[in-house]
Amino acid sequence: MKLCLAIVVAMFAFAPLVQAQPAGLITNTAGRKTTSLDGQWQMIVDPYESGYYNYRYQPSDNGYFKNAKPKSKSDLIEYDFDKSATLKVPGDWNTQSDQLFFYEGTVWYKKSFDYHRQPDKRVFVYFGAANYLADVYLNGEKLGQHEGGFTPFNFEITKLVRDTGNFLVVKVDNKRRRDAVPTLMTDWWNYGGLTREVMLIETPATFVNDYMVQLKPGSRDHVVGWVRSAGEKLSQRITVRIPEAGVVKSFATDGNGLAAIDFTADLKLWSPANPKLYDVAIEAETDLVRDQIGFRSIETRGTDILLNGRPIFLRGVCIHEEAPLRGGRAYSREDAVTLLGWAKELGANFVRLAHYPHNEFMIREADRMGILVWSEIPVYWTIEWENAATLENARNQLSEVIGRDKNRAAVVIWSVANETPLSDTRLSFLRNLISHARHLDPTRLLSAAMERHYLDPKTQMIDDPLGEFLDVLGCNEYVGWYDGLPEKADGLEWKSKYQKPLVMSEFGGDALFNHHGDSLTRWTEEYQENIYQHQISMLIRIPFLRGAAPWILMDFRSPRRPLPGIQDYGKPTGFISGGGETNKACYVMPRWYRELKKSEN
Ligand code: GCB
Repeated sequence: MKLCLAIVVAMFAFAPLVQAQPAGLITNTAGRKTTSLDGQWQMIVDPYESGYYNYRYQPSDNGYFKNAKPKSKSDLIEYDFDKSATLKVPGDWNTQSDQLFFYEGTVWYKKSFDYHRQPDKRVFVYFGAANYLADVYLNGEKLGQHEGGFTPFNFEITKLVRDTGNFLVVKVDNKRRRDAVPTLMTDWWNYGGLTREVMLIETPATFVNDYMVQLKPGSRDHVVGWVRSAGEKLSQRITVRIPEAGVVKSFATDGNGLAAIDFTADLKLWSPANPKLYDVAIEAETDLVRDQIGFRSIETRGTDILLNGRPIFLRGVCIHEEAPLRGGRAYSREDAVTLLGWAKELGANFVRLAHYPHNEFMIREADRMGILVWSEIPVYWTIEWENAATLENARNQLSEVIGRDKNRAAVVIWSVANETPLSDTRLSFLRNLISHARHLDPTRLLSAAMERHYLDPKTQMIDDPLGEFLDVLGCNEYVGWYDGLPEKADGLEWKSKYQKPLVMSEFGGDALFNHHGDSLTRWTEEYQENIYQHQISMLIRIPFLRGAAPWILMDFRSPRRPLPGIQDYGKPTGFISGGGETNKACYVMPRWYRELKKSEN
């Protein structure tokens, strides 16, 4: 059997047995019995981290994770979760308390719960995300630590969880660090906290803990991938069922719990016009997981992007994970439906989810609504390129987002960086990430949002050496906002060193909703509208342009932007304000997108 597996792997050069290794055994919550721990959690704000360090600044054995209570009237205990304030989970802390608005540091969370575990089941505690560094404890014991603010992680608690009186304590620290990913400087709010769902997940003793079921690159009916199980009974028969397509295929896992899967099927392909998802069941002898998976191919040919073999123009818009209508970090299905619904109203078939992995609802809803996704990790601006630990951290975040979203048809592009300054160390850092992503997922396209430069006052050039290693060139430009006035775009020509498709991954400028003036007055809706009009007349002249993602769908918070009355620590760059009002510019892109759509049919 091992030999057969090796042959399968070699035959399709799909590297199917390479898995991302997210923190914890659970890579997917689909089809599992889950118990939500969302709701109010007790919290202690701890700017000096005295719940973690003693007065000699050594980690203490009796930190807040012990959730101690005085045992007698003389006992000295200087904290009490149960008398402390609460925070809602999921949710950032900054928008839940005025005192925490600018807070960057440690907050301790505590949740008590009862849980009746079946004797033959395993239990995990799963965090959708915690920004940025999380130390997790159950019943006073440390489960582990997770770094990275936008990807999921989990810990097994089978042996520690008890029927009653469990206390889960999480120390969340969102202090920015020079060596972190992202680093000190970003143009978005550093929302801290347990920003996504927390849940308990129950599995059988041996369970299917990961799988990749995707069309083989270049094919429209050949499904390849792998299934992996974890537990004691690793050699098992695995059956993949797609009832609607009549697929029932069985495979055997090897002694490591791995099976390569490979079959042909007559499938209706997923596309924005028909976002067809199939019910897929993966049945092991000891487990059954169900998911909904769409099948589509994505590739490039010369300067074209091909979806299911046909050229497509990515009519897009950028989105931050900022909650519509209420502010703060977005986290819910409703947030996702609103944001993606607005993107659709703009005429988009594509969204760039900037600048970090967004919550899973965004990806799942994009799958359902037929919106292509560019997904990226927060390698933003000036990361410590020469630091091996920083690289490891970025690789891990990439592994975790690929681990979570590798079966989502909507995701077509992994982007490894945004506007990073040229240097040799940066190039080797990013090449490392690119080959890591290709290794984990050979089915999707790789990109990065790069910068461009002027060859002469009329010519924009894309020749970043990174371009050689990408499938799709991304480029951010702010002609008309940071670079001259809107009319400047009219006289510009674009050149590229590479015969590859270009997605203009950012362009635009700011306008406060209902702030009016003439088309050359900064911050007015008229100025912003003017930018987009001139941008479009420039963009349509770029022969290798295959996508556009204007910056940005909705206004967002940013600590770098203090201008009173206009910014107030926010970036009013959106087509739509945080309150849901539309700027004039909101109607410019749809006109172009309607034309593009007509020419597709
Ligand atoms: C950029 C960044 C984005 C900023 C934007 C701006 O190039 O990628 O994060 O918010 O410019 O508006 O300054």
